[in-house]
Amino acid sequence: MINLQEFVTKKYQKSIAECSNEELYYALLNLSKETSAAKPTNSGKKKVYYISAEFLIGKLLSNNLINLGLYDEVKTQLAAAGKDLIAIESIEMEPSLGNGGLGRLAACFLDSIATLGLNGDGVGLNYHFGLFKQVLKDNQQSTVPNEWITEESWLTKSPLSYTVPFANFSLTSTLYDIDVPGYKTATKNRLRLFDLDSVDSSLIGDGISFDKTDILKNLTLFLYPDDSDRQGELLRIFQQYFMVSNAAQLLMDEAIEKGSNLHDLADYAVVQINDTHPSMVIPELIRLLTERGIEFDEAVTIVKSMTAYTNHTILAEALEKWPLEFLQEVVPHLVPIIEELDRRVKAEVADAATYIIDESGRVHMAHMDIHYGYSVNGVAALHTDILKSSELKPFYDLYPEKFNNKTNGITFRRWLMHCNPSLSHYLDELLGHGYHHDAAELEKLLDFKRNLSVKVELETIKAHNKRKLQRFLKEHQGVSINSDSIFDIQIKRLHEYKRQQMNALYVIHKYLDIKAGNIPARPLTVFFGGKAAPAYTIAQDIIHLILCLSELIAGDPEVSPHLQVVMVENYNVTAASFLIPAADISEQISLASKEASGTGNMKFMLNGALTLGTEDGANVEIHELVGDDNIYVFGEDSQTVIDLYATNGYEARSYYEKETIQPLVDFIVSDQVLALGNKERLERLHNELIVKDWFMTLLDLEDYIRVKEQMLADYEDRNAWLDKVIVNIAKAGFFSSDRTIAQYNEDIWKL
Ligand code: 26V
Repeated sequence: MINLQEFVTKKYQKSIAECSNEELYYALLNLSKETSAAKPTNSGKKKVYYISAEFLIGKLLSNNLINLGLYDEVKTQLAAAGKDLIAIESIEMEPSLGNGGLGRLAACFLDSIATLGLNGDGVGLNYHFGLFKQVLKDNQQSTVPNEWITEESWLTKSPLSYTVPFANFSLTSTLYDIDVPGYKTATKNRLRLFDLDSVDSSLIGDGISFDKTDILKNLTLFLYPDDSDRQGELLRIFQQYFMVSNAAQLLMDEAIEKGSNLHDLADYAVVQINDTHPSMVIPELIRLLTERGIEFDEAVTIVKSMTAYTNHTILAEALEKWPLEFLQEVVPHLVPIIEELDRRVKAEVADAATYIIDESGRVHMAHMDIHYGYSVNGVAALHTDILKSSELKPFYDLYPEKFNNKTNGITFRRWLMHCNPSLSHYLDELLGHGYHHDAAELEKLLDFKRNLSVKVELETIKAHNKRKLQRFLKEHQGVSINSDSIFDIQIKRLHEYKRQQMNALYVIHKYLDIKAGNIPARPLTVFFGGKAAPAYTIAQDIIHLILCLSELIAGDPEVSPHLQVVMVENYNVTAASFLIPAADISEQISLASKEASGTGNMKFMLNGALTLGTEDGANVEIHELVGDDNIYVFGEDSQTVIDLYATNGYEARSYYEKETIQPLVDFIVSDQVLALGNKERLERLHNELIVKDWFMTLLDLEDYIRVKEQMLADYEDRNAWLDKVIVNIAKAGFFSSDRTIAQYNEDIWKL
């Protein structure tokens, strides 16, 4: 039992009721930090270092209180004093230390590693502003810095510090730790974020622009600063090397402290390389080992047995290939090592497609990871299959034993217990608490499939969550929504392969249909949320189209009672926790083969939304688990798409010319839309869809509209719909990140 009043009195010498929400936030921050500081860190001979450029941890207060077992007591004691924990946690700034799925996955993994009591820390960078904050203005996205570090925060300064050598200077790091308590465990782990004291925010000019050459002042200012120019790319190399050199020094020190003689380093440490951003850890470990007296050959052998690589995308443009001359400029001391690693590959392997350094002098980071690590994993069954059979086939032919699948997962602590307390408490009542530790127990919900009172309650919970979202949007964006409408939600980074533009074309279809007099049985609200990379023009154009459609529809009294489009500003973990529990329809409509896994799809399913999706990423596994009757699948499959790319067989124009499609596409440049928007943006997007459409929007458009209309019709049979909802919640247990992490440990880390 904690006594919150006692704690608050010590800090402020007043009662809980007399404190402001801000004072209470800081009191609870301190309480959580002290409680987890008192726990010992997990120990053991071997430890996993999950190195990642991104950890999209979200706000931590509620999550930490839940994991520390304090949430219910704190909430009750606050309520007794007339205070609301939800209002208090809204004070917290959300750190935006990630772009999207890859970063959020890393955060879920830390939660599960700690919950399973495994010895493992996250290692990354402490970006002062993280990713930009998105502001929607004049129907466009603009970007401003997201300042998240307050004077008191979850960060705790550690005395550890390392020297990191660059070409003409060395930098000395500062380390900040964030405790990661497991769910009701006696122990904890840490997220270790390296930083540089000299970083200076006065470097920031307009929006998120800054001098990219002043490394001393900018190194940890932003996550993924614009790399569309040479200086931006060099800065990313500076960031990546700073991250991995610190990580390598840290893990060697920790191993030595536990008795390692470095020859046996692999018995003490395993490194999970999260995408290619930390790949330089391989040559860096070799460099540090040889510096400490180990022969080069042995260093290579050691590193080969302690590094494992996760691939998160098959998009060629997202696989990092650094020009050797850039590495020469930033980290010249790694270049001879990388060249030697490449020479060894070239001496043994015939297939030039697997070389580390290609003929134009670019260093393929993933190739280095695969040759010089012991494990390569994809993040969903289909994704791993595609890696083996096409994208990484030459490597699979060389090292079949290295390849393995680890289907992604999500932590149920955040994505059920925290974001949807009404559902989680109801499940506790129905099923007991077993599923908190063994998510597979959610299947017990299937016993209630024909139970009317369960359905009524699920319906009530969904309605409650819709009103919560309604309040959130009113407060944060001044937008009013109809909580009696169907909530159709697509939230994820803006990217053509994710096909937000296809959803926008559906909105146009629906608008024109209503104008033609076909009034839907029930109003529909279509939500979008997502940031676009500042240099990604077409993604900005898609946001622009969505915002123009939103304005057009809101201003049309014939249509607005039946249809609304909402673009949620600055979509982040906090917004997700309001949107996901309120959803009826989960939009997972990527072009088949392109979405490695997706994890939003899992969060929606767990919260009782039905998936409208292609056979892509983890949608395939959701489909297998719930069966044909409980998911809405449309579109061409991945093999068809892969063949279309291989044969150059897709021609957008031939689809555009269909009489069902042309009016929808042309509406983008209609007088009504042009009157609200920017001609250049709308014309560019219109043209792109007709002459290029690299991610094949028009290929699946008709089928998408057909299946979505079917779904809306089916929604009206509440009884049958709720049967599907029950199956989806019941089958979501497989997607617990506890399962994923148990598999990483069993097959890769072996802690
Ligand atoms: C990166 C970039 C960077 C440059 C331009 C375009 C582009 C496009 C995609 C990416 C993706 C980076 C890797 C990533 O975030 N992958 C995501 O990882 C999630 C966790 O495994 C997975 O669920 C998502 O499907 C996958 O897209």
